[in-house]
Amino acid sequence: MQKTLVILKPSAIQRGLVGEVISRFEKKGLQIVGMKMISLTDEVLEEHYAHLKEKPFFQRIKESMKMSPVIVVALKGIDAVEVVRKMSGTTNGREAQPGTIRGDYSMSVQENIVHASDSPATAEIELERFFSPTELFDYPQLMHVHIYANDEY
Ligand code: IDP
Ligand code: MG
Repeated sequence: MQKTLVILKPSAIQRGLVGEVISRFEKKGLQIVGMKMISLTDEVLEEHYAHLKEKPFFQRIKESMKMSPVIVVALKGIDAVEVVRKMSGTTNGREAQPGTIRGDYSMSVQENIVHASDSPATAEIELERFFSPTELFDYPQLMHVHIYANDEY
Protein backbone atom coordinates (compact mmCIF):
# COMPACT_ATOMS: atom_id res chain seq x y z
CA MET A 1 0.00 0.00 0.00
CA GLN A 2 1.21 3.43 -0.88
CA LYS A 3 0.83 6.69 1.02
CA THR A 4 0.71 10.16 -0.48
CA LEU A 5 0.49 13.74 0.69
CA VAL A 6 -2.24 16.21 -0.19
CA ILE A 7 -2.20 19.84 0.90
CA LEU A 8 -5.49 21.73 0.84
CA LYS A 9 -4.13 25.12 -0.12
CA PRO A 10 -5.48 28.49 1.11
CA SER A 11 -7.58 28.58 -2.09
CA ALA A 12 -9.44 25.49 -0.82
CA ILE A 13 -9.75 26.75 2.75
CA GLN A 14 -10.97 30.24 1.83
CA ARG A 15 -13.41 29.04 -0.80
CA GLY A 16 -15.01 26.51 1.52
CA LEU A 17 -13.92 23.50 -0.52
CA VAL A 18 -12.29 21.47 2.26
CA GLY A 19 -15.21 19.09 2.72
CA GLU A 20 -15.80 18.69 -1.04
CA VAL A 21 -12.19 17.81 -1.75
CA ILE A 22 -11.69 15.43 1.17
CA SER A 23 -15.02 13.82 0.37
CA ARG A 24 -13.84 13.00 -3.16
CA PHE A 25 -10.82 11.14 -1.82
CA GLU A 26 -12.95 9.30 0.76
CA LYS A 27 -15.52 8.27 -1.82
CA LYS A 28 -12.80 7.03 -4.14
CA GLY A 29 -11.75 4.53 -1.47
CA LEU A 30 -8.56 6.18 -0.24
CA GLN A 31 -7.99 5.86 3.50
CA ILE A 32 -7.23 9.00 5.52
CA VAL A 33 -4.23 8.09 7.68
CA GLY A 34 -3.25 11.59 8.82
CA MET A 35 -4.76 15.08 8.81
CA LYS A 36 -4.06 18.43 10.49
CA MET A 37 -4.21 22.21 10.02
CA ILE A 38 -0.88 24.01 9.98
CA SER A 39 0.62 27.37 9.00
CA LEU A 40 3.34 27.15 6.37
CA THR A 41 6.57 29.10 6.79
CA ASP A 42 9.04 30.42 4.21
CA GLU A 43 11.51 27.83 5.43
CA VAL A 44 9.20 24.88 4.76
CA LEU A 45 7.98 26.34 1.46
CA GLU A 46 11.52 26.84 0.22
CA GLU A 47 12.13 23.17 0.85
CA HIS A 48 8.77 21.96 -0.44
CA TYR A 49 8.88 24.05 -3.62
CA ALA A 50 12.69 23.94 -4.09
CA HIS A 51 12.19 23.10 -7.79
CA LEU A 52 10.55 26.52 -8.28
CA LYS A 53 13.05 28.57 -6.30
CA GLU A 54 14.53 30.29 -9.36
CA LYS A 55 11.15 31.16 -10.90
CA PRO A 56 10.14 34.83 -11.00
CA PHE A 57 6.82 33.98 -9.35
CA PHE A 58 8.32 32.05 -6.42
CA GLN A 59 7.79 34.85 -3.90
CA ARG A 60 4.15 35.12 -5.00
CA ILE A 61 3.59 31.37 -4.54
CA LYS A 62 5.01 31.60 -1.03
CA GLU A 63 2.73 34.54 -0.16
CA SER A 64 -0.24 32.64 -1.56
CA MET A 65 0.53 29.54 0.51
CA LYS A 66 0.75 31.67 3.67
CA MET A 67 -2.52 33.56 3.18
CA SER A 68 -4.28 31.20 5.58
CA PRO A 69 -3.45 27.95 7.32
CA VAL A 70 -3.52 24.85 5.14
CA ILE A 71 -4.69 21.31 5.82
CA VAL A 72 -2.25 18.49 5.21
CA VAL A 73 -3.73 15.07 4.55
CA ALA A 74 -2.04 11.67 4.28
CA LEU A 75 -3.93 9.22 2.07
CA LYS A 76 -3.32 5.49 1.74
CA GLY A 77 -4.25 3.05 -1.00
CA ILE A 78 -2.94 0.93 -3.85
CA ASP A 79 -1.11 3.26 -6.27
CA ALA A 80 -2.30 6.18 -4.10
CA VAL A 81 0.27 8.61 -5.52
CA GLU A 82 -0.85 8.24 -9.12
CA VAL A 83 -4.54 7.99 -8.27
CA VAL A 84 -4.44 11.24 -6.27
CA ARG A 85 -2.40 13.06 -8.95
CA LYS A 86 -4.96 12.03 -11.56
CA MET A 87 -7.84 13.12 -9.35
CA SER A 88 -6.10 16.49 -8.80
CA GLY A 89 -5.66 17.28 -12.50
CA THR A 90 -2.95 19.24 -14.30
CA THR A 91 -1.41 22.32 -12.69
CA ASN A 92 -3.34 24.96 -14.64
CA GLY A 93 -6.94 24.84 -13.42
CA ARG A 94 -8.20 26.35 -16.67
CA GLU A 95 -6.70 23.47 -18.64
CA ALA A 96 -7.32 20.68 -16.14
CA GLN A 97 -9.84 18.04 -17.22
CA PRO A 98 -13.38 18.53 -15.95
CA GLY A 99 -13.99 15.86 -13.34
CA THR A 100 -10.65 16.52 -11.68
CA ILE A 101 -10.41 18.70 -8.58
CA ARG A 102 -8.54 21.48 -10.36
CA GLY A 103 -10.68 21.05 -13.48
CA ASP A 104 -13.87 21.47 -11.47
CA TYR A 105 -12.85 24.10 -8.91
CA SER A 106 -9.96 26.20 -10.24
CA MET A 107 -9.49 28.93 -12.83
CA SER A 108 -5.81 29.48 -12.06
CA VAL A 109 -2.28 28.09 -12.33
CA GLN A 110 -1.37 29.33 -8.88
CA GLU A 111 -4.67 29.18 -7.00
CA ASN A 112 -5.25 25.53 -7.81
CA ILE A 113 -6.80 24.16 -4.60
CA VAL A 114 -4.53 21.17 -3.89
CA HIS A 115 -0.96 19.99 -3.79
CA ALA A 116 -0.40 16.29 -4.46
CA SER A 117 2.91 14.38 -4.31
CA ASP A 118 4.19 13.59 -7.79
CA SER A 119 6.01 10.27 -7.24
CA PRO A 120 6.32 7.57 -4.54
CA ALA A 121 9.80 8.86 -3.64
CA THR A 122 8.55 12.44 -3.33
CA ALA A 123 5.55 11.27 -1.30
CA GLU A 124 7.82 9.66 1.29
CA ILE A 125 9.90 12.81 1.66
CA GLU A 126 6.83 15.07 1.77
CA LEU A 127 4.98 12.96 4.34
CA GLU A 128 8.05 13.09 6.54
CA ARG A 129 8.21 16.85 6.02
CA PHE A 130 4.71 17.45 7.35
CA PHE A 131 3.93 14.56 9.72
CA SER A 132 5.73 13.08 12.69
CA PRO A 133 5.47 9.26 13.00
CA THR A 134 2.81 9.50 15.74
CA GLU A 135 0.61 11.66 13.50
CA LEU A 136 0.32 8.92 10.87
CA PHE A 137 -2.11 6.15 11.75
CA ASP A 138 -2.22 2.48 10.89
CA TYR A 139 -5.75 1.15 11.33
CA PRO A 140 -7.91 -1.37 9.45
CA GLN A 141 -10.00 -0.13 6.57
CA LEU A 142 -13.14 -2.12 7.37
CA MET A 143 -14.61 -1.82 3.87
CA HIS A 144 -11.39 -3.17 2.38
CA VAL A 145 -13.05 -6.21 0.77
CA HIS A 146 -15.46 -3.88 -1.03
CA ILE A 147 -12.69 -1.55 -2.27
CA TYR A 148 -10.13 -4.08 -3.55
CA ALA A 149 -10.09 -7.69 -4.71
CA ASN A 150 -7.64 -9.77 -2.69
CA ASP A 151 -5.31 -10.26 -5.69
CA GLU A 152 -4.81 -6.48 -5.97
CA TYR A 153 -2.81 -5.98 -2.80
P1 IDP B 1 1.99 20.77 -9.40
O1 IDP B 1 1.37 21.41 -8.17
O2 IDP B 1 0.93 20.47 -10.43
O3 IDP B 1 2.85 19.60 -9.09
P2 IDP B 1 4.41 22.33 -9.79
O4 IDP B 1 5.05 22.62 -11.10
O5 IDP B 1 5.11 21.40 -8.86
O6 IDP B 1 2.91 21.87 -10.11
O7 IDP B 1 4.22 23.74 -9.07
C1 IDP B 1 3.84 23.81 -7.72
C2 IDP B 1 2.82 24.90 -7.54
O8 IDP B 1 3.39 26.17 -7.87
C3 IDP B 1 1.59 24.77 -8.47
O9 IDP B 1 0.60 23.91 -7.97
C4 IDP B 1 1.12 26.21 -8.53
O10 IDP B 1 0.36 26.55 -7.38
C5 IDP B 1 2.43 26.99 -8.51
N1 IDP B 1 2.90 27.29 -9.88
C6 IDP B 1 3.51 26.46 -10.75
N2 IDP B 1 3.79 27.07 -11.92
C7 IDP B 1 3.31 28.33 -11.80
C8 IDP B 1 3.27 29.47 -12.68
O11 IDP B 1 3.74 29.44 -13.83
N3 IDP B 1 2.70 30.61 -12.18
C9 IDP B 1 2.19 30.68 -10.92
N4 IDP B 1 2.20 29.64 -10.07
C10 IDP B 1 2.75 28.48 -10.49
MG1 MG C 1 4.66 19.53 -8.04
